[in-house]
Amino acid sequence: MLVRRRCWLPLLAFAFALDVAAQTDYRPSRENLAARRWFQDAKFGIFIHWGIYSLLGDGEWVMNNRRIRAQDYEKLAQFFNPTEFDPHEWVALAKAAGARYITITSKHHDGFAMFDSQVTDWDIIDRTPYKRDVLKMLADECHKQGIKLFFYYSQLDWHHPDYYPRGATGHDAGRPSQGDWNRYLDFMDAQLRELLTNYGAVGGIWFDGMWDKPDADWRLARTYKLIHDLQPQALIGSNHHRPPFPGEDFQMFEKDLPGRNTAGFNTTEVSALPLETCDTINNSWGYNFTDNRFKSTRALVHYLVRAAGSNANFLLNVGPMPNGKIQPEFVVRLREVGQWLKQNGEAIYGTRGGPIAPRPWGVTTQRGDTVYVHVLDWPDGSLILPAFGRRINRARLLRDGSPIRYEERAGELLLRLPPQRAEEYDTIIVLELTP
Ligand code: H79
Repeated sequence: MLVRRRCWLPLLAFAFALDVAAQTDYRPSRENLAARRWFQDAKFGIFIHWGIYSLLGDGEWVMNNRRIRAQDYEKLAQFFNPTEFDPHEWVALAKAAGARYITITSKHHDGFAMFDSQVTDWDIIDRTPYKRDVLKMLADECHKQGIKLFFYYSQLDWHHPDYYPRGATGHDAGRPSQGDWNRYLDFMDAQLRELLTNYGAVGGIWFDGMWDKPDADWRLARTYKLIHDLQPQALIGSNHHRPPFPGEDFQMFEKDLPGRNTAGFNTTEVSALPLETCDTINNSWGYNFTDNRFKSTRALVHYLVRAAGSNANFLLNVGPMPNGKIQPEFVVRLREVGQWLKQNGEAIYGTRGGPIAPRPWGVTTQRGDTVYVHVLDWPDGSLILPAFGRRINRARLLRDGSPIRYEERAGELLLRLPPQRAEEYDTIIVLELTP
């Protein structure tokens, strides 16, 4: 469906293989469609990258980047003892930030399971002195505090011997040059079954790493069916950098707004599925103790607003420290985003991308007969928008309800903006449309 067929035979075979691999006969259940609407309304989530790599304070790619052999990397696990981890604190922080869901790494590319897995001992229970299932602790707390939990799961695995033939990365782990690919996929399915069985209702599965072996047979049909059979409402998304395959429920972008590709690996094809874009606060996903290039709260709010204006959610990442705490620079920014959302959330939550496509000056969002014009970067006293075919009943400033003067002309709408306030991240004009 999404793979363009050409007359060249090899490409045709390739396209066919992908079609077969995905869940082609997939029809999302009623629960799944409802979950998609919930997801689109939620708009803001917190991403958590946490693993034994956090100990080294050098990001989640440290094993690959420093060419650490698996047998050496394994030594790390004995030091992972996050005695300061308090799931209540994490979930309360996510809520204070205004997030409606959390997406946490259950297993990253290092293959280490941050949960109690029966199909390997390469997990937090069997290898660390902490010996507790942090995913279970977090899941229980999320259910208690009414926030949805998604699991990130890396299909790429730098540790498992059966991840073979190898892909683009993970060549220096010192694994034998043999392995059984189907046995690896069985292992992955078994872990996913655990994640969808032992942790209550799951928001969804956030796959990553398929890009490492884009042409392999990932048995997507079987894996996606397994997930949907176990929990029909669970949303499947995959960060494979391609347009969605059948069986996926949302489309994600990494460090780019939908349709853009500044990161260099994103597809610019935007599907009709619910959308999400993720980004970091500094430049690291996993804890990095020398990365101090923090984005300002203003920049984070702007990205959230531009995502909403692009009809997408924003999944904002934190990489907790090895002791289980979230570093203060992240906490401050999350709380400030939350304060902003408390005052302006009406123009974000439950909205969809508005009638005017994203612009350099800002974006529009919409809920029913209300359009929110988000002016992010416009110095002048008036702003001209293209007409969008609806009459306006009233225009007011979201901040204090004061009326905004406007002129409807042929083909355009002129808004008289209030004087700029340096401390205001987003000047929001509410347009009440004539029904
Ligand atoms: O979990 C975080 C990162 O560890 C992971 N995704 C986020 C959410 C991630 N992995 N890789 N990347 C992000 C960057 C992507 C690099 C790639 Fe490539 C460029 C993938 C394909 C082209 C370089 C060349 C790495 C593999 C081939």
